[in-house]
Amino acid sequence: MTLGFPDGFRWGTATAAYQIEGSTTADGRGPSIWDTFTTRSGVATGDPACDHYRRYRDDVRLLSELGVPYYRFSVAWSRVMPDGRTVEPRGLAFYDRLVDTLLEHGITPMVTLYHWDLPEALQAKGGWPNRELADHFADYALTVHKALGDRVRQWTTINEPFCAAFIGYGNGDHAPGIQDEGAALVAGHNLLLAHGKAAQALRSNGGEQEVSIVLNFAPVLTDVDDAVHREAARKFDFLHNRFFLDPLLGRGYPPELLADLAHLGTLEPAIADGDLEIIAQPLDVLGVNYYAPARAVPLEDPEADSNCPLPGLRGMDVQPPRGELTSLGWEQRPECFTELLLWLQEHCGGLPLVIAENGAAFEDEVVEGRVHDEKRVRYFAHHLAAVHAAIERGADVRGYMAWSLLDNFEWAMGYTQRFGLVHVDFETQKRVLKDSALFYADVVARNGL
Ligand code: IFM
Repeated sequence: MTLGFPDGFRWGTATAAYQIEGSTTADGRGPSIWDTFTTRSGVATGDPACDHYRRYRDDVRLLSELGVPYYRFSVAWSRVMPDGRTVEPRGLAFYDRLVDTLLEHGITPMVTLYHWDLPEALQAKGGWPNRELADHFADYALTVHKALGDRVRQWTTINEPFCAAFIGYGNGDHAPGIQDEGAALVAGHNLLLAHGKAAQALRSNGGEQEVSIVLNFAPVLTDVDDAVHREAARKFDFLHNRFFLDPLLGRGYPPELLADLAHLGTLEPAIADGDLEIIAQPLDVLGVNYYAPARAVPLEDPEADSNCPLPGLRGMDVQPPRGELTSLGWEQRPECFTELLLWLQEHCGGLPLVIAENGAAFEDEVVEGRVHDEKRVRYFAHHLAAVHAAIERGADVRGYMAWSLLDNFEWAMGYTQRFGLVHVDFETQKRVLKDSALFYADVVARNGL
């Protein structure tokens, strides 16, 4: 039986600049917070990653051989503006060449302007807790749009502000590695503000474009359906999912969430008059990243710190994942994907959705020139079936971007986690199509599963 997808469904793959480009000092690129963080913490750095800055033509050729018609990539702010404000034409020229090469191969480029690699010079000004960054981001967005807007139609402002704010400034596991929950909340607000200002800037430059933001969602599961468990789940859900979603939809921060976070004392004072209107720029589509659900449990001591990225979210804790896990230890629950999409369909009032990332890391091995990654094939098959089920039940899902085209630099985990459809030998930079790439190419060719 074939599960057919709607006509015109957008099939793609996704990557992000710092995870694949390498060449971190080439052509005037300035340092980003990830260069500083990885150098300081001694984990592997983003150089050479997949050496994509120099090998992009080969990678585009690979994409075209796979027949996947959309490609979502991110622009490195510190390449285009090494100090966060002054344009470096050689950096901009790289993305110009990349877009042209994609188009020459019949591949539609989808640009993400920010995938976590803040120019270090702007971190020196306080980073995302400094609201001035929202204006700098809008200037940067306009600069990139002026350079590529004649050829690129799909624009995403920010990828996963949850991670940029709460993991970067809350628990400090990501760059810039700061542990200050109050600052993390302000960073979250300023990232939303930056999105709103960038959306305005993109639209001010004319042309027909689709403007989106990409959020990572974690549906929340509990073991027991009683009031205290439901409240624990509500807390995590509001922090993880609705902190970002509701202001974008013009509903402001949910009052219960403001109450959950009031003891940290920073979020409400950071919301200036007019901010919520700026944040609520109309979205043409919402980018949805789904990997795994979270499990919530009530914390008996209401004053105790929880085990979530914002430990000061009191009254709940996060439980370990269960069942079949990926190599990153993430729980595989495709059915939660269907439920999430149906919930979004309703909560967002019919806003079109695009899956901007979905995929899994497993331990892969090259054997006689092949990578038989059955677990990833199964993961994609089940998750695509879950998307299909959501569409059948009324969700307006317009596309699916597999994460990721290439094995790459997985942030704090360095090169230990392979998410690619294409295996990369980081010593030789040899690329090998995994079985999952062939499987995905077949799905794309049939527009069905
Ligand atoms: O690799 C990341 C990506 O950069 C953002 N979303 C989640 C992926 C897997 O962890």
